[in-house]
Amino acid sequence: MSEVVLKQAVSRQVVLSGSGLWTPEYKISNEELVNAYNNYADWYNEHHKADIDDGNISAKPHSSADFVQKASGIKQRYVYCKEGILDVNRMRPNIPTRGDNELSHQAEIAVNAATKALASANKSASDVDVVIVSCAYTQRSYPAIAIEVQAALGINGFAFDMLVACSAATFGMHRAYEMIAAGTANTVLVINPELVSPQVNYKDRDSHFIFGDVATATVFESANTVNSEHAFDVLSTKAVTKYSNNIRSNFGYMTHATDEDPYAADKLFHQEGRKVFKEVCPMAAEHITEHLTAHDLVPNDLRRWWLHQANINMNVLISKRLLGRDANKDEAPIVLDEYANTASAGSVIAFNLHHQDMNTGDYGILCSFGAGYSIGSLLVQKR
Ligand code: CO8
Repeated sequence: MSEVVLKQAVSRQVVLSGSGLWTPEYKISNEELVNAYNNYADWYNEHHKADIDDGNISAKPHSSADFVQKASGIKQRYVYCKEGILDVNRMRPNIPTRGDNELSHQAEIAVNAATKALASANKSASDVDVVIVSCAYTQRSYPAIAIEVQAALGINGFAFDMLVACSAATFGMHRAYEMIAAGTANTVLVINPELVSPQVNYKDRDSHFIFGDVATATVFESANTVNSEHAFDVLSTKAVTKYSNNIRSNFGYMTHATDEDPYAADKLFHQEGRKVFKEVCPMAAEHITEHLTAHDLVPNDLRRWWLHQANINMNVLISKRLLGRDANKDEAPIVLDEYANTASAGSVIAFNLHHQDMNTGDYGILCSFGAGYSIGSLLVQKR
């Protein structure tokens, strides 16, 4: 008897019925960022002249806006707080502290994106059973940001946070899919408040240009309650992880106990960018192939690819490997030129901005890849 019940429950069709995108008000061009970095490098070289001349340390070379655009495809990024980032004496955002009784910064941007997602799915707070906040960092461990958002929106049920770096969004969607398919929830709100600029090392030439802030949200629900024009059946989800130290941040609560410098470079985002590029691209291509094969589909059957937005050259390589040709921007939209790498939100921004033109029956895939390593995908079909 219980087996029959489970089978019935698992057969519930899960639908991606809405999405929301909140974009910060401030933007920083490559030129502005590179100019600030170069001022910092000049200051550093001047102040360490003796050690540099003695060969004890290396001088910091200049960054270049041309390099950034060519190596990454990024032209600008949005940030939650611009103040401080370009200040050679600070080189990090200057975000005001909020009291325990105020809405936290990250919850605020999560609420902004969630409100838009609920509107696009024609849902209200009372329809939602579960809130998942999934992103690369939460600004504190507890109480969960998701529970704060749940309270701010007036949602019943329960809420929790998830951290899976660049794949946090797709892995959060995966949880939503499973809960709805299993019948333990009917409507799940997945929010990705990617407030990453506080973890960027703006003094590091290799990575100072990579990231931007944003918040995205998606609504998943059972097919029997859908009331949205632009809804997609989720055909399945797929996830894989493989341990790698090539993208890492050592920031965490242990810093308090070890007396380490909380501002040390290893506490911030750092990576072996070349290795990441070489190792993650084939993993992502294989992952997508396997996901499609499980549905008797081939890459050319897809109308749209909402790929992770870390580096334009990665996306070009992955889609070329799969299609045997370059994907055009209509097939695989690029948003990182405007938004930069927004950790897990990149593929969701691409989805949010590029799905309303799709026709009933069209297939699309959302796919993230990044730190962990972690890869996550959702295969969807326009209803
Ligand atoms: N300006 C000018 N020259 C530069 C700069 C610069 N800013 N940086 C490097 N160079 C120089 C180097 O010194 C080198 O010179 P030389 O050849 O003389 O040694 C040359 O340019 C080439 O350097 P690289 O080999 O490092 O350059 P690449 O072509 O590999 O490009 C990239 C660097 C853009 C970083 C590229 O490797 C890349 O994008 N790789 C993939 C990385 C990636 O996808 N990472 C994902 C990380 S995001 C993630 O997983 C989420 C984590 C959680 C979020 C964290 C938020 C803070």
